[in-house]
Amino acid sequence: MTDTAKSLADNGVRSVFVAGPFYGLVDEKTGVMDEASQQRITMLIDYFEQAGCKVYNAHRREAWGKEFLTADVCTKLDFDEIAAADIWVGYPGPPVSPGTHVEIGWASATRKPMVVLLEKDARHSFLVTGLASFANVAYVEFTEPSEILPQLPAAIEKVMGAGAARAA
Ligand code: 5HM
Repeated sequence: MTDTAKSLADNGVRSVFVAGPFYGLVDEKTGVMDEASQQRITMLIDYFEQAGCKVYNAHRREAWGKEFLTADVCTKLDFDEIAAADIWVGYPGPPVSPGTHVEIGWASATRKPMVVLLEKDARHSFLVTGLASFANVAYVEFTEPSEILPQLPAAIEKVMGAGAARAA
């Protein structure tokens, strides 16, 4: 078992919902998200899947924009999958992602543990940076996406670990 797999298992993470900007990133010409934006999502999917977790993710499910579901179908699916996941991990943007902000609302209202990935020096909604006032959230700040994965174990431990259980 890898260190990541052990740490996730020890913290009770068997499944995760990976979220981030989608519709606003789909290029009209290609019909898909650009490579770098796909990579920011794929990096998270791989991190959790290689550790044996079930990953719920709309970008991959909808082929990065090529196979959009209808609004009714993806909305209900996302709501149910967030409920089923042990933890929500995502980028609210930039580009500011309306759907991701809706998901943060659902997740925080249902006490879902969350790791919110925030680009440094970007403007974020007060209702995102203020979540720690009532929700079970950890923030990971980054300039480059490569700075995210090294910070994930501590963030996950914060919302899933013994400390989070005591605070609940
Ligand atoms: O508003 P935006 O597309 O950026 O919202 C992205 C979030 O909404 C993603 O985390 C994804 O889970 C969900 N979503 C989806 O499931 C969004 C769209 C397009 O708006 C979609 N399926 N087709």
